[in-house]
Amino acid sequence: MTILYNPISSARRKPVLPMALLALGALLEGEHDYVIVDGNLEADPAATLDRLVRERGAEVLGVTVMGGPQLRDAVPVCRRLKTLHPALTIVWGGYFPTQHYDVCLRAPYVDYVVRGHGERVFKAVLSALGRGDDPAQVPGVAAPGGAATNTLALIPHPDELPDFPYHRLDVARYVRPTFMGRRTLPHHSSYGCPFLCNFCAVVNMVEGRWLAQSAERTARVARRLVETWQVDAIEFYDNNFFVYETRTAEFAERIMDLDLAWWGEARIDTLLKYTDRTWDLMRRSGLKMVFLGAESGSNETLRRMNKGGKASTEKTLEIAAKMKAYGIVPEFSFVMGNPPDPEADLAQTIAFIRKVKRVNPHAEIILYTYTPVPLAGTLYDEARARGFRFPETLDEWISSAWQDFAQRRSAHVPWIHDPLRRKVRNFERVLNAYYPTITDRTLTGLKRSLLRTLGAWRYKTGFYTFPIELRAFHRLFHYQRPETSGF
Ligand code: B12
Repeated sequence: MTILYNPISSARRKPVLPMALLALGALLEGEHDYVIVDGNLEADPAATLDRLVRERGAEVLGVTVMGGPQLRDAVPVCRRLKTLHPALTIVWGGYFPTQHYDVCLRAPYVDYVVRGHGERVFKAVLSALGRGDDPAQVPGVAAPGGAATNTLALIPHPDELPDFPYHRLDVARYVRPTFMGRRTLPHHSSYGCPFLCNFCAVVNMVEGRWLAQSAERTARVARRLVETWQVDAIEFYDNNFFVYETRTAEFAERIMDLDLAWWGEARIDTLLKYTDRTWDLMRRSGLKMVFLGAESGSNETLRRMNKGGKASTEKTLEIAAKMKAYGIVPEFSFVMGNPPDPEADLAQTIAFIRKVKRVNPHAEIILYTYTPVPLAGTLYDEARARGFRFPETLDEWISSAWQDFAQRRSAHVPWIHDPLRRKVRNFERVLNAYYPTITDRTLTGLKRSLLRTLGAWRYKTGFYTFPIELRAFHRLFHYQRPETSGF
């Protein structure tokens, strides 16, 4: 038997449907005996896994791992399981092992790493193990000692994969309230992204490819989520949902009768090419908000990020205005404090964000600082030249400093010193006070106007230093931005 394990991602928030494991399981249905264990729903996940090995004879443990909290859980759980059951084969997959496979394989409790979109590869690993062959020979698998083929898994076409085996989980436990609706579930309708932005982890997963489910199938899944779990909102976690306009338009038409709210991620330049008809369809079908990587207030920085020749600050302003007209909220993310002159970069992007807010006050702003991903020939090389190094062991990765790094609150990026980080945080606090987010459902009308009044003088005068009164408000009301503490 095989166990698919989703490590604990947060003790505080309601768990998110582990779609990676549903994707792996979909290919095992009817051919391999398997069970999905979600650490977020277990009192003692390691004890549950141990019991499954002892009582049901599980031979393989597949673990999905993201940097941050999931890694912090995966390390001790796998270490304990391997100590108790040395014959158990432990396979890691997901964003963290795909990028940092070498560090993972140095740990004695990780036998193999599957790199990239791994459902077919994982099935091939199980078959190889069943036959007594060496899974290290399967393309997409990395194994210790250099015996690895160590290529990326070939991305399977999502339309050729079976539907998620939802019956393997108690899906109702994953239905969450969000700003869009009372009952929200996610779906992932495409793999990859056709762009090669050099700060983005997705490039390491798919190397610039994008493959999607048809509009018809995506709409069928949406209908199933509505009919089976009565959802009123869907979050599309696709890296880039909107690549192909025809698909988006057809999807919007097909879900028109469902009375759904929906959310997805897009490129600004792609959306600017959409026709008015498609915009109208998207609005009428319930599209509420789109996450867009604006990244910077500097065209030079956008160029250095390899954002693609068509990205520009002018386009960010253009889409902000367009989305205001359609009543769809743009959620712009920015990467602050980039080299070579982080101070000037920060000042420029802050000034730009103020401009965006003038064009569209409803625009949501999400601030990150650059967190390197291991992509040769890019910003990562510059980071290395400035002394940046990734940890060499998993124990170091789960230290609190590197946990912060994985969650983009880094103390490890040489060019971002404390005063700069503080400046970003202070600006963010004032901005979020003067323009309270609509995505926090706990922020009632009264709190919202109080916050806005408190932040007004600072925002208007541009004085962001020591916002102690806003910090106090934050402590008092536990105000947080759900999407930044999410992904
Ligand atoms: C849903 C999600 C979450 C959920 C977690 C869901 C869960 N498993 O419980 C939540 C909200 C908790 C979350 C949190 C975070 N996330 Co997150 N998350 C996502 C998101 C949007 C979708 C993931 C998903 O379901 N994909 C669909 C499935 C089908 O694809 P997949 O997960 O990639 O799985 C495939 C392969 O990776 C592989 N695979 C995966 N696991 C396994 C296991 C085995 C054994 C094998 C063989 C293969 C395999 O095969 C799968 C099928 O093809 C991705 C972006 C994206 N679009 O993928 C970001 C993403 C993975 N998250 C990211 C980040 C940074 C975070 C946070 C660290 C952010 C933060 N500010 O704190 C946190 C912390 C993680 C944690 N708490 O542990 C980054 C990772 C960047 C990086 N450098 O690695 C991503 C890529 C977003 C981004 N574009 O930056 N996240």
